[in-house]
Amino acid sequence: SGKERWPRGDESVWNDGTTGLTKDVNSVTKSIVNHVGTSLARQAYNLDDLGAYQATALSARDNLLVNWNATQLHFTRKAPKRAYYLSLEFLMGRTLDNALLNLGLRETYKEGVEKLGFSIEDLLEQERDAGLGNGGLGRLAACYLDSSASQELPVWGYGLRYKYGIFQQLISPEGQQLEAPDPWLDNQNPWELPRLDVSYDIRFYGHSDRSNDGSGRASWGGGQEVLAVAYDVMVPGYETKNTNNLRLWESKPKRGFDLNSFNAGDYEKAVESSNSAAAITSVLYPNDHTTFGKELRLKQQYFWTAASLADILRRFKNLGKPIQEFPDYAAIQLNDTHPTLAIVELMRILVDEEDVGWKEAWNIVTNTFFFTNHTVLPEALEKWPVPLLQHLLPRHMQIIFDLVRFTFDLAVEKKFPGDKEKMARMSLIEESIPQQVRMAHLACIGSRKVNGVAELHSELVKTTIMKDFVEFYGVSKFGNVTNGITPRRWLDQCNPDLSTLISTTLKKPAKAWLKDLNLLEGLLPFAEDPKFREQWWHIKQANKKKLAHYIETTLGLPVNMDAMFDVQIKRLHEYKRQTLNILGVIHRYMALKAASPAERKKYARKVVFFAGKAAPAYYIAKLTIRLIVNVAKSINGDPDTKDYLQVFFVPDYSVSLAEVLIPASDISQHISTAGTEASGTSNMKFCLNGGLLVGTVDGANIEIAEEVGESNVFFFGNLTPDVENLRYQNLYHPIPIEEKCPELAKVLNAVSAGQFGDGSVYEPLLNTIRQGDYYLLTDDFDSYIEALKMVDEAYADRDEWIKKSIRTTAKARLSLLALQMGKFSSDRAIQDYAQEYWNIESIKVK
Ligand code: B1N
Repeated sequence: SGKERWPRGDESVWNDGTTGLTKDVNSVTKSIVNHVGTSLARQAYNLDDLGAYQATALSARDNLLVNWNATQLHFTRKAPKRAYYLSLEFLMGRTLDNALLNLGLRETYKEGVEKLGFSIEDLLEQERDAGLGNGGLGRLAACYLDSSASQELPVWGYGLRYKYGIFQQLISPEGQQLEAPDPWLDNQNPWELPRLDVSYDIRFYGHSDRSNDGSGRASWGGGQEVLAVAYDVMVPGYETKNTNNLRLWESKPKRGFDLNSFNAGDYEKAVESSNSAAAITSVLYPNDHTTFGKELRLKQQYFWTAASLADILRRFKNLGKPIQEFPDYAAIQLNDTHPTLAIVELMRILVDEEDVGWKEAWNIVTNTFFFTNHTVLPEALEKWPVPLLQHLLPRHMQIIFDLVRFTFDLAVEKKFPGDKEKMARMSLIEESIPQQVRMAHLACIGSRKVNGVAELHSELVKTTIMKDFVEFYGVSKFGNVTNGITPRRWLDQCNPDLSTLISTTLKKPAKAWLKDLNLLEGLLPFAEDPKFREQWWHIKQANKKKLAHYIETTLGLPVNMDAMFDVQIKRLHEYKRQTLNILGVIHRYMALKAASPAERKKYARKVVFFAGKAAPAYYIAKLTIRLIVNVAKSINGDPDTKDYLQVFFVPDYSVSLAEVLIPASDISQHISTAGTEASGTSNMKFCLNGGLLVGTVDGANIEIAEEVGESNVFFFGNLTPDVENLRYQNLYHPIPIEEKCPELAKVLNAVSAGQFGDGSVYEPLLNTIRQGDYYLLTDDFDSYIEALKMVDEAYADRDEWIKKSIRTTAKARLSLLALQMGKFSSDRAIQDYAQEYWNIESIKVK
């Protein structure tokens, strides 16, 4: 800090060469035309929408770069404590619209693009989603980056630059999900900056030799070395110059290819190892909530954590401070257990390379890391076989065993002497064949704090998977940070008309509510204003039309515009119970079929939308998709009911598709078995856009209802404390479905009997309900149907419904905390992390 000498050349010439922001239409068109001619080597006569998008993106990128450079310089000079968000997934979606909005240049670019003969909407559609994530966990990381930058917090993201993101979903004529690769980088990506100058060597395999000086140190050598190369993605804050960074690593062979084999004429062998290096970051694993134990996934995890830590340490070392002060300058947030090896890697560096004693090293480590758990489902808890770790990362496996012996087990034995069962339960090692390392235990003991992602979930973390650890450490190590969403993307950007209505109604300084969602409360009185309600309704109708148009162009079917739009969009998973939804749809269809034309009029007209991907190897989830598609086919083709009920499975769910579906929803479904959905985040997005919810008493649904009022959330189903007992009953003392839930039995029989295509296809799916019913469909079906009936009744009173919708948006904000932002804004969540966990402060870039 302080006055530094100008590094080289003539400072005034340098400053003169720095381009400023393109602030007016004239400079925007100039910069776009310039990029068309130079960066793209094209001209007006051969420029299509894609080319125009690329030139526009490059022009916007120039603006981001001005701010990004200023931010990096400012942060380097100020040297504040920084937080690092390590996530294997960043589900960013599209960037251009967001960048323009955050820069405050949306209107200027719109005009400029029009002058050049294009429409900004068309250009925005040209961009491919950055689909570097599976679902909620990855999108949460993206929202947190937006909020961190918007609040001028020094937070960097670290992830992997997958060549292929989440697979593209196709639906076969039979209704089966097919997967195709997602070559999102095939068009050049204007949003990343390759930093070939920033790279690290990452070692795999080899051997670890312990020193015999009793220090516990070792040296690790041999094996394979791979190069990690940085790609930087600029993350602009909203209405601030602050522009943070997301650094994604790409793997490359360290030395082109093996020259010896090449010279010997064995070309295949020569490129083999270079291929295996490139494979590490080639594809995102498309599974959520399952662990596979695949070597390549473990390689991804180590490659990414090792490169990120090396980068963080290098930045710290530039400060010239003693290593003991590392935790004063860096907080590292572990997004789930995927980056847990960072804990072991930091131990390795401190002990083996920095000459720090074991105890002191552990002290540094446990003051640096923070761990967020995102699920309590047992099948999702990561475990890695000891032999695999030993082979791939021999030194790390030694360190884990040393942690067991010299650090953790000793302390547990001291605290709970002789309690062998507790020791076994808490151990980092599961005594299975082969032994396995429990990553959640390792993440817990290596972190300063552990948190869940909604109140109920954080309680479950404390009382189930972390119970023994709560007893051991005390409860203050365990906290809650309820998830949040960025209102910039999830209202301003995806629902511009509603955003404008809100801004003109609140009459606060333009769009102030986008930084403080509490201001939305100012909408409440307008629920009583018939004119305002009419405007509100019209905007919803327009959004529904947009979705209907999308359905018509992609699926070729007209959508009933007088109907209530009912939406369930999320990963396909048994615990999320899309099956419950489609069985409910069949129940409704059967009732409509049986009713006379006069009786039918009692039902609300309804269009049910589904979207979501199933993990490629998740057989039951894929069968659910098949059932939905075939039920849709039958129902949509029935002239008796078509005015009352339509069903659509919208293929290839993505962030961009969510931006169309969410603003169009009247009601959405969040119907997981109680205690299984850690939080959910789309529930918040729907509310912010004036959609009501049908849901179980689970995850963030509970806190949402506390804010928006129970009358705006249609709750149903059994509660978390009863789930275990009901499961036990279903497994060991089952009551025949005909007796327990006759309405559901009728539906299952109709499916079996082949009403929706060959019934035998669905037997394995139906059997999950008939036998064991782990997710409690037979227990919740009746109250689910009852809740849907209440929705129908509420929807029949249009004025009341619009009032509910307005109130839901207005209250999607209230904070129990004394913070100046809405509870479900990721701004609030990030403030929680910054204050209660990371201990970092905002710094504004001038
Ligand atoms: O994380 C979201 C929550 O809102 C959702 O409720 C929760 O289901 C989701 C392994 C996961 N939990 N666990 C995962 C993803 C990928 C993977 O490889 C697990 N995703 C969630 C944000 O907190």
